[in-house]
Amino acid sequence: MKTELVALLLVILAVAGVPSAVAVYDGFERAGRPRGEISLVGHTPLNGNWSQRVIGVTLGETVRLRLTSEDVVHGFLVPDFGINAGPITPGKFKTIEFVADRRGEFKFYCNILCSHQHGGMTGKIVVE
Ligand SMILES: [Cu+2]
Repeated sequence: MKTELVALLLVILAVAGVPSAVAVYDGFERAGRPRGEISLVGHTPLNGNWSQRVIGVTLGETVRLRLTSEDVVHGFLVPDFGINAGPITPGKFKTIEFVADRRGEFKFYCNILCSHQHGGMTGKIVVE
């Protein structure tokens, strides 16, 4: 199991490369966050999950999520809001928007088998 994990990490580093992963993240930081825009980076094998596991928004807000990946292709699904972003490709960005029209906690998931940690790639959107 440990050997498999090391092999997986080596493959990921060889394909994606650490410098490109850092560049993607730097791009996010420089771009800042307009009101309502939230950056979400998938990075399962390297760090274990999404860059944010809890996304807090305001009731009635139009929420813009800017999705990308640092490593492998991920998916992004929020069933309660009918969101299925499709493949989130490393180094590319996908923006989705929805109106947080209900108060509560709504789970999001990676829905593309991405790594041995795929099952743990969940989080929640908290609307209050
Ligand atoms: Cu996954």
